[in-house]
Amino acid sequence: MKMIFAIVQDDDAPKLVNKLMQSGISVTKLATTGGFLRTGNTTLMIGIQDERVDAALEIIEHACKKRKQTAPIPIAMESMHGGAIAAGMTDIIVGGATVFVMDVDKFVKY
Ligand code: 2BA
Repeated sequence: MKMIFAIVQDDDAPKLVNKLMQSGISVTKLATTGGFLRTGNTTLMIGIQDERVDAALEIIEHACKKRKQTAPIPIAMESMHGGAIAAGMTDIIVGGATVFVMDVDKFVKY
């Protein structure tokens, strides 16, 4: 058994969860925050049999789109109030999905 952690954009999450559920793949949705942009994203926890991992990854790949976002460029300096100062704005490409696949030692439901 494996555990898939998929970090996706909030806009892609509802469609992705629907597709996974329609395929009989159980999923838990967590509201998370990216460390770089400090904006919301969604992390899905998917416990899955080894032989179904590729099918799940295919669904994730098709449901998640790359998007351009504008983010502040931080400079290595603190303001008088202790906050970071932005040197300007820059475009970055976010997503489609950042995925980790891990072995599960044990899976029980009580
Ligand atoms: P954030 O940390 O908010 O990052 C959003 C996007 O900002 C990233 O998209 C990337 O394009 C850019 N970015 C991140 N760190 C950067 C840096 N040090 N310099 C320049 N640009 C940077 P993605 O790579 O698609 O990541 C989307 C979200 O996935 C991330 O949101 C974070 O929540 C998660 N993530 C990505 N890599 C991860 C990792 N190795 N471990 C844990 N979470 C990760």
